[in-house]
Order: sequence, then C-alpha cells, then structure tokens
Amino acid sequence: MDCLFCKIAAGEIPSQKVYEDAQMLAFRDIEPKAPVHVLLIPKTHLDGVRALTADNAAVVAHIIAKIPEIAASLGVTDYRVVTNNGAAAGQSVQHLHFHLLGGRTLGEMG
Ligand code: DGP
Repeated sequence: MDCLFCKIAAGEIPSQKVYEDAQMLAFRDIEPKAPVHVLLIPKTHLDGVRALTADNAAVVAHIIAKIPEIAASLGVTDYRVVTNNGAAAGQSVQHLHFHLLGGRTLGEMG
C-alpha cells in the first residue's frame, strides 16, 4: 500500500521520532502549528477513525494511554489532541493519526 505514514512507521521515510514502541510511533509534524506538534500513529494501517471497530481499536487505547508520558517528555502539561477524519475535516493523510499540540495558548477550535 502506498501510504506515507506506513513508510514513516517502517523507517523508509525519515522522521523526527519522539517515541516509538511495537504498536505506535510519535514524530514531529513537518508543518508544525505549535511549538510542540507531534503526530501519534499506529504502526498498522488504519485509514482513520472511520475505520475503527471493536476488533481493531485496542491500538487507539494504547496510543491515548501513552500521551501523558509523551507530552511530559516534550515538556508540555497543557495540550490538545486532535484527529481529523475525512477531507472536509482536514484529513490529508489517510492513515490514522492524532495531532498532539502544545507549547502555546491554543484558541477555540473552528
Ligand atoms: P492531517 O491534515 O490531519 O491529515 O495531518 C497530516 C499532517 O501530516 C499534517 O499536519 C502535515 C503532516 N505531514 C505530511 N507529510 C509529512 C511528512 O512527510 N513528514 C512529517 N513529519 N509530517 C508530515
């Protein structure tokens, strides 16, 4: 499958990794919208939230449970976690990812 984030997860495309384990990778967004802006992805391919089911969602619990540790390692205590789902919502990469944003005051979501 020709998926950018699968290639990043496989190490075929370089990224600035901030956390990695068997199930997930966290790396810095190439177009940061805040001083801290990392993307949290499952290593296995899922198109997005729309692809989640009871059978494949355990990795999401794993990713979410790691956020406090990852945020602390990046020096932020206040942060936002966002996932865009579908083009009209701003999803440009069709591999499930959570944006972790912090390091500045974040305004209301539009
Ligand atoms: P979204 O628009 O929600 O699908 O978020 C995709 C994010 O991925 C966007 O903020 C920019 C980022 N991005 C796109 N290509 C690359 C890349 O090659 N490397 C990294 N690190 N980030 C990328």
